[in-house]
Amino acid sequence: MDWLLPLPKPGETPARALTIAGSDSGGGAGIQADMRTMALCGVHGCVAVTAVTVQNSVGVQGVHEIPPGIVAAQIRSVASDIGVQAAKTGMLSSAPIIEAVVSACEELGIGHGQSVPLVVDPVAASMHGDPLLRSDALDALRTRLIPQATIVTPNLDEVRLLTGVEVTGEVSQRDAAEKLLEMGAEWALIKGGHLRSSPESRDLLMSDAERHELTSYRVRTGHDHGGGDTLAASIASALAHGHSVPAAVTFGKRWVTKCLESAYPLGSGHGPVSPLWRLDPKDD
Ligand code: PXL
Repeated sequence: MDWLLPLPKPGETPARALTIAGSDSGGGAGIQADMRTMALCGVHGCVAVTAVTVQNSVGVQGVHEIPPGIVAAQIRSVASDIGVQAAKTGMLSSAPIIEAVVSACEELGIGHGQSVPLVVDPVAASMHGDPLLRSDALDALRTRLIPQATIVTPNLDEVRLLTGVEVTGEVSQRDAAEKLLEMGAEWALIKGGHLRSSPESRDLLMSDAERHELTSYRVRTGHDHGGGDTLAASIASALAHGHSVPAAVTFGKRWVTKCLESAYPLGSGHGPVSPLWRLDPKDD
């Protein structure tokens, strides 16, 4: 398959990307999904852990936040020595952690209009509805993190929380994208959840100057834990390889569609999307 991102040759330093996100003890989402995705997209993944979740296939039983200063120190340590060509945020949990992440990113040239692109996946809740962001942190997400985003990739619940727009069709999809651009994001990707009965999923990618519609085949599976993380991490991986935002999103959509097709059951609840199909030699 010629659309895959190249894996590094043995001994060669790969492109690097940083995930700033929470740990999922069940291994399906969060930094675990990000690291799997990055590795299989030929990228060395670095990590700034924001929170440790106690989690399995049926839900989140606990959250332990990492002190904001330690989150920022992880970002500074990695960026100043290893260097990254892209970064991504996932679960940030609290306003002080958001503040610390934004300050470190500003200082290191990561984000909107800077040399290192930042993918913001504005994680608010798990698929079971367990909160992964404190309700008093929404404002910090809107006013501090979204303006720092090269691209923001909310799901439809997060779109509603951030913009108040209920996406039901093409007009509201564009309305939501415009609101996120007004908040200061460089690009907004809005998923086409209104067409749930259709065999296709139509997403809208928009900046102030460009508009792209991305259509992909809709995979029906009960096991889609980590799907949003996997999409954002694959976009960050393509950006780390030097691709443009529209090319990276086109890649990410194909990647996550393949991962949804390979999702597997786990425990007694929801299983994760899986990138392990990439290990099949037939796909080289
Ligand atoms: O899929 C969003 C997400 C992100 N980060 C962590 C999570 C989840 C969902 O459960 O647990 C740590």
